[in-house]
Amino acid sequence: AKFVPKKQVSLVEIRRSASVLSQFPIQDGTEANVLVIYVGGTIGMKKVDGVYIPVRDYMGEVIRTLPMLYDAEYAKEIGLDKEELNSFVLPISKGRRVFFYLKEYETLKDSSNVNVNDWLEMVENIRENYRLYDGFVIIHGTDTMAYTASALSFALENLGKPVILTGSQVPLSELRSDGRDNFLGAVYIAGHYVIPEVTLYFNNKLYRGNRCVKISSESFRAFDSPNLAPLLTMAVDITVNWSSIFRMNTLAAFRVNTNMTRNVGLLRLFPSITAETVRAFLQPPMEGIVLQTYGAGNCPDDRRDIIAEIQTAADRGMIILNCTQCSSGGVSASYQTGKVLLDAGVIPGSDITPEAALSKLSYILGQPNFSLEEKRRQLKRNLRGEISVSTATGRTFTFEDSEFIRAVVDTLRIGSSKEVQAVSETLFPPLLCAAARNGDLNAIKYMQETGANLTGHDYDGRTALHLAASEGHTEVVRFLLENGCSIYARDRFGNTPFMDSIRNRKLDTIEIIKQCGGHLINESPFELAVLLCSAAATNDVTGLQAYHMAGVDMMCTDYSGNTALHVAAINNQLEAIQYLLESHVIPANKPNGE
Ligand code: ASN
Repeated sequence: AKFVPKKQVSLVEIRRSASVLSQFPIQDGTEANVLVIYVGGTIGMKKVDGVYIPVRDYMGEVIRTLPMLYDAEYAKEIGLDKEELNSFVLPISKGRRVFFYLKEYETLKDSSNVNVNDWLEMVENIRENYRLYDGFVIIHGTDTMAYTASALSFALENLGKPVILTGSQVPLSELRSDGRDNFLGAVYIAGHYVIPEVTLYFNNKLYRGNRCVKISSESFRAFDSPNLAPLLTMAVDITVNWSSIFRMNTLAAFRVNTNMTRNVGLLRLFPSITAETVRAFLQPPMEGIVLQTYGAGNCPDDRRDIIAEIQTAADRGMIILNCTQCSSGGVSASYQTGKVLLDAGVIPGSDITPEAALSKLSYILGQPNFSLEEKRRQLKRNLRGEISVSTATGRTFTFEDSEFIRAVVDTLRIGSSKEVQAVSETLFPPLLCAAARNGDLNAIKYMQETGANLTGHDYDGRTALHLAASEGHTEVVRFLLENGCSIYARDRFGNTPFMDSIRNRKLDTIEIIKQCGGHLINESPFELAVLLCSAAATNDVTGLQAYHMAGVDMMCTDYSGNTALHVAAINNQLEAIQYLLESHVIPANKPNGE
């Protein structure tokens, strides 16, 4: 009976039903099953009336004639040679048989016609068949393959199996086709290697899908990945660049996320562009745009009209992601002409390709639970290996970089050995302090989930609360207080978080710590008087307020016997005088009666 292909199709079952031998199929390392999803493209086209068009039920027929793609003898032996099964088997290689099922789409497409719905169909096919196969190959036209690869890379979350796109410049059936090698390579890799990413295989190289751009309509080298070396190279030997392969760093299972906003666009700057064009482009329903700028992310800083349009749109909540017009390299923060965009609210996109930038925007803007701030934060993050993080921030890693903190925490999360735990205990306190200093509550929560002790201190005895209090990050201060951090912890210099908030004039923080019972402990009255008087001398009203709130005696006198009001008066600091009088500080006579 003819096998009726459903959306979910199990090659194992097909093989079992076809097999004349009861022990088939065997489930060990000597076999692999690959689902080949055939969307369209030149690879399966035929010339009809002088033009190439995709033709249904033709690819399988061609494959059956190609010994490198189909071991006819073995297929016959195991009953897999019936056309209607759409199932194939490669010749044995490195001790392994790779079987594949060819799932041909109802309407085969030139990839110029591939749209969001097709992406969703591919995603759905992978989701439905995820557990049934070791890997997936998508046969696709080259024209928009880089867009599809990027979109799939975001839609497939926590991917644990290979998804490889390929196609060709010359149809499989023609004498000089590059399709045979591409097809074979993709299926071979999907069946032999666990490279758990959406990749693109072309001309003997496997690239990360969201790093690719189509660079030629003629050459067999149709794709390049300008900012990331190939993940795998096929030559006499197959070389896998294992250290570059993007790995999951969560325990989450594979899932798909198909909420993708379509209201995104690509705007390329050019010297004679008008402000009207920019304004028109940034109108609703547009929600996000990729701005392709010059060189390292530059825009003319003397074109105030354009910058004003960009700024207005960003203020309105439009998300603008900066990527370069250059074919390699990325956006950096080294020029004034780039800084104007940053100041206007444009997000630096590092070395992301325009194809990946559009997909990332669609994906992030489509997440209903993300606030605007979260969307902006996610766009700066390296989600699927689509950007180089050090270029995104325009510098190498530092403790100010929350991406770095996350990267380290992720590494610590993976390990569970005693050694890793010991390293974690040492590394968490400075990482927590760095995150507290940056006001990065998410990073702190992330570390807490990983088991970090929030009360730990760094080499200077400073706790995360010291840092958050110094910077006045009230949300972080609150969180740390609610999670057991002590307001009485003293650092190497004897300071408490309370004292830090006072010194740095963080009034809101002083208030919060006071609510928790914060008070000055053993600070010397004389030192406090000097601090108070110097605030008065410099008309530092916020400083006076801070000391006042902290409960410093406003009548205390410095080494000359002056009160703060005396000092303010001597220095003619009107605002300080006013504050001290209004806050009911009554001038004291100097002890000598002056
Ligand atoms: N126009 C074709 C496509 O993208 C080009 C190709 O596959 N080489 O479908």
